[in-house]
Order: sequence, then C-alpha cells, then structure tokens
Amino acid sequence: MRTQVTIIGAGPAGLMLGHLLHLQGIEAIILETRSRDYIEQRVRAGVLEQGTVDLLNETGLGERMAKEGLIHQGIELGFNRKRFRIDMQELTGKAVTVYGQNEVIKDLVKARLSVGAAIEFEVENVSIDKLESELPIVRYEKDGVAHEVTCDYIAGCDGFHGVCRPSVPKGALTTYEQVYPFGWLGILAEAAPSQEELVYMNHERGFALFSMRSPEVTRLYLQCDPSEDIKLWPDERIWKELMIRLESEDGWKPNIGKITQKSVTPMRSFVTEPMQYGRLFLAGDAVHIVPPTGAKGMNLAVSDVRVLASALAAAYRTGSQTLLASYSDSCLRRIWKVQRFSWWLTSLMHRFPDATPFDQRRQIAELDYLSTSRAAAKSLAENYVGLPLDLSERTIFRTPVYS
Ligand code: RFL
Ligand code: PHB
Repeated sequence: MRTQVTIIGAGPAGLMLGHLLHLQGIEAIILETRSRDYIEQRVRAGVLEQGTVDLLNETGLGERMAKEGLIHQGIELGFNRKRFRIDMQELTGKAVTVYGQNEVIKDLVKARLSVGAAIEFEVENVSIDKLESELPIVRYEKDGVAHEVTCDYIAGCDGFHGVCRPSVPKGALTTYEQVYPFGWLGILAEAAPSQEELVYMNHERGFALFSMRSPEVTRLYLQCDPSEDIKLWPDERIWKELMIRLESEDGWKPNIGKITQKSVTPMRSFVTEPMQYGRLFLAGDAVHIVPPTGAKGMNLAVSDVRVLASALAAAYRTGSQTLLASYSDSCLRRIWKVQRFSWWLTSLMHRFPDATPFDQRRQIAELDYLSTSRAAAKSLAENYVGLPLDLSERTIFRTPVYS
C-alpha cells in the first residue's frame, strides 16, 4: 500500500494529526494496537488549554465540547487546611475547559471515520524501516495478515511505550529524564463535584487533587508510592485519605460516591531530542512526558502536531522541507517551558520522601507568596492556561518582549 503519511498511534497526537492533515487534503493512515472501544474508554487527562479548545473549535470538532465541557476560570491551591484561588480569567483573560481526553478521542475518531479516512485498530507487530530514505516503510499485521505501507513521512505518535522512538539508531537521540519518588492514585467517582473549580492541595501526608469530569462525576487523585499496590486501597481507605488531605478549615470536602475506576500512575519528566530522525517525526508522549500536575500532557501532544501538520502541509504545497527541518526546534522551545512549569508545580505541591524541614518551610513560603503576590499568581496562571504557540518563532535570542 502507498500513502502520504503513516501515523502510528491513535491517541490525541495521532488522531489530531490525521484530522489536520485531512483538512489540508493530505492522505494518511493511522495504525493503532488497541481497539476503538479501548481508546474511547481509557481514562486519562481532563484539562484542555484555551489553545487546544480553540483548535478543536476552529477545525469543526467543538460541538459536543461546547455542550458538555466545563469552563474553568480559576483554580484553587491549598496548604495548612486553607485554600486560595488563582483567578486565571482576570489575570490572563483566558480559561481552561474540563472535558475528558477520551471524549476528545471519541470526537476525533467519529470525525475521521465519517469522512472515510483510514484507522486500522488492533494491529500487531508494527515496525518502521528505511527512515533515512525518501520512501520509508511501515510493516504491521492485522488478523494474522502481514501488511506493508510505503509513504513519504512517518509520524511516531505511539506514546511513551511505543516502537518509534526505540527504532531510531542509538546515539542519534539524547534523552533527559527525571523520575519522581511518587505516583498518583486516581479514581473516578459517581459523585457530584462539591465545588466548581479544581483544588490542588499540599498536605503533610502527601498531595491530593480534586477534579471532575461532569456535573455528576468527580475525579480525585492522591500522591502515593510509585509502585503502590492498588489492591491495598479498598474504597473506604481511599475516601478516608482523601478527606484527611482535602478537608479544609471552612468545612469544604469532596462528595463521596461509588468508585468506578482506580489506577496508579508513576510520574516522570522526560524529553528526547531531536524530535526527528530522517523521515520519522516524533510527537506527544512518544517524545516527552510531563508529570500530570500541570495538566499539560494532552495539550503538548496537540501543540506538537499542530506544528507538524503545518510543516507537512508546507512541504506538500511548496516542496520545501524548511519548516519540517525546524519542527523539532520550534516544538522543543515550548516543550521545555512546559517541562519547567510541570516540574515546578509538582515540586511545590508534593511531599518528597527526603525533604528536610527547610524544604517544607520553603514550599509553604512559596504557596504563601503565590496567595499574596499578583506577579506570582499571574505567572502560574499564564502557564496553566497555556503559553502561546508562536508558529513563526524561529530565533532563540532576541530582545525580550513582555506582554
Ligand atoms: P497516547 O495517548 O499514549 O497515545 C498513543 C497511542 O499509541 C498506541 N500505540 C501504538 N499504536 C500502534 N503501534 C504501536 N506499536 C503502538 N504502541 C502504542 C497506544 O495504544 C495509544 O493509543 O499518546 P499521545 O497521543 O501523545 O497523547 C498523550 C496524552 O495521552 C498524555 O500526555 C495525557 O493523557 C497526559 N495526562 C494529562 N494531560 C493533560 O493535558 N491534562 C491532564 O489533565 C492530564 N492528566 C494525564 C493525566 C495522563 C495520565 N496518565 C494515566 C498517564 C492524568 C493521568 C492519570
Ligand atoms: C484530571 O482531571 O484528570 C486532572 C486535572 C488536573 C491535573 C491533572 C489531571 O493537573
């Protein structure tokens, strides 16, 4: 089979890339190891930056999000059983939208299938070859039958455990990584959110997060050991711990309901550079991971493929590879800022096992500063709602421009 772009992975990166390429008249096939049902039910991220929301709206995918998404103009942070609010709307003029990643996936899959564009689910043994040539090859099996796709470009959107990044010859990529000594135990509960905005709580027993998915469903997280055995956490233990960590002086606490999903996620910061090798372009979790504290993973995946789609479109339109050649540098500059923010918020809100009393006092002082300084609150807010994506940005050093 011959196509223009082979996209490996039907997560937010792969599906959004397929959608953007389709709008440019570029043909692509998406290969995915899991079933449609699996990727549409997989519970993951929930917070969309304004830029992600704008892109979904501008490309015709915003209808259900407009009805079911919850617009959040602020978030709350807490320490010492007190909460304070960061008014993102007032500080930046922007907001975020709470809409499950799996809902975005459903909208993207539906849009793609409705125009008859290809997604192959439940493929096996995917491999990539001839990355340095102008016609790279992708091989896979489906229902026991071997297939070979020849294409112009391969997009490696196959997540952290995918095959694309490990297929690049050793020495061509450099990895930067930090693994955290904790993870998140996350639950979904059939309980109405007890307040409208998210609460990030620093507690001496560990971080806790109050979030939501809909007016009927609360999403909650607890800092835990990265290898925590979920079997040791019956529902009663989870609720007891959540109440201890979240309950605040004013009496606020989450509503309790039936737990419908439970999982433990370890946390890491990870970047591989560059994001290109020959005709292979890596995007999303395949090339970078952020700890979930800043709610950035899905948004970064979407912003990568936005840059990649415009570079591919330029290559097909003009024959010039210039934008493709600068894809990695353009993305990495923003990715590292988002890495910095995600690491900073993670470091601020979690208890580290080796933290000294000095470290803890410093954390509390920083939270106190955030709650009293407009400059500090604004810095948090502008990162949380999403840094601008400057598609024309090319130079690293220039006169500072502050907005
Ligand atoms: P994905 O979503 O992992 O998709 C990769 C897809 O590739 C498939 N695949 C393959 N397909 C073909 N061949 C192979 N050999 C393949 N190997 C793998 C996989 O089945 C999968 O379908 O990566 P993508 O598209 O880069 O998207 C990244 C996001 O999913 C991820 O960053 C976010 O979910 C991270 N994240 C959050 N991001 C946010 O923006 N806001 C949040 O609030 C947020 N919260 C979270 C999160 C991630 C979490 N977990 C579980 C990791 C909360 C959690 C708990
Ligand atoms: C979520 O609702 O899943 C969520 C919200 C905020 C985060 C991370 C995850 O920072």
